[in-house]
Amino acid sequence: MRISKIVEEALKAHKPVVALESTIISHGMPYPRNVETALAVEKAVWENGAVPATIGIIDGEPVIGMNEQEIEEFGKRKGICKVSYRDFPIVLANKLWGATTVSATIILAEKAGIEVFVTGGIGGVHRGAEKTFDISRDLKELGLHEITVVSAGAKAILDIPKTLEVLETEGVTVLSYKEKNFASFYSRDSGYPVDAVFETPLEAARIIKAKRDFGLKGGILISNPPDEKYALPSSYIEKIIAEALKEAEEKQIHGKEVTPFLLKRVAELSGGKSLDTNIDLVIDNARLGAKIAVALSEL
Ligand code: PSU
Ligand code: MN
Repeated sequence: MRISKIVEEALKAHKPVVALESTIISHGMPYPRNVETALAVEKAVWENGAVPATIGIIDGEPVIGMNEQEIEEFGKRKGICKVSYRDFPIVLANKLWGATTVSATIILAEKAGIEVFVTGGIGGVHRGAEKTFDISRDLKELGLHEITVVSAGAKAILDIPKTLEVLETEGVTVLSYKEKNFASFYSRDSGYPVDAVFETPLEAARIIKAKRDFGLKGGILISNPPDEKYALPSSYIEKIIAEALKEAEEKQIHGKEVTPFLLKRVAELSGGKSLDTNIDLVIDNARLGAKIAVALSEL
């Protein structure tokens, strides 16, 4: 693993560090907005008192803390693998480029000693999973590692109640910032409640610390509802998701292609609105994640 100097020094000095993933760059957004977003997210982390560490795999080497040039490369290079847990050995052995999903980024963040990780929306149980068995590895890794993931809930393209059920099975504590219900990525309210609501980063940090102090394994998922200015009404986005899901079925899109396909089609069908929301919510998650990392390091 290569850890950048800035990140390594911050970790040694017990300063707050925030991990960031790279699938959102390579497979979640079009170039150049993906790169602009990744850099804006890093800036938001810095401005809120923490050190950003964008994570990915370059020529088979996991990198913790990419530089600007590397982020640019992740944004435009063709053929970068989307790396979930199972893909690690292939990418490492064959010295490939790998964009790490939430599941893979959790592994690398933990190895580096980073406790807070920011993304857009986690993967989860897909609609129709009772037939396809499509359940993101993100949920399992969240249950296995001592990490806090700040997100805007789970992606709206998923089955939210089933996702919350699996999170419970995996022992993931689900918290929400200020709203009583879990967010559904583009919308503020999925209609399903979380385990607890917190009003300040310090309150969240206290719950994280209690889990660690008591020796409880597993992660904490934080739902940060998208800003009212950018959130999309679920009645509006739901119609678009239904259309995108229908197309995915007709085109027989399966496995790891499903999520990138749906994100892209929803962005096209909404005339770019969903992409604007996605960008805004990741940056906002970065602000909150940095504040939680700061509060945690002070505790
Ligand atoms: N958040 C976003 N855009 C994304 C993702 C998260 O705003 O593209 C990525 C994450 O890397 C997450 C992945 O792990 O989507 C889920 O993929 P899948 O459903 O195939 O597990
Ligand atoms: Mn899947």
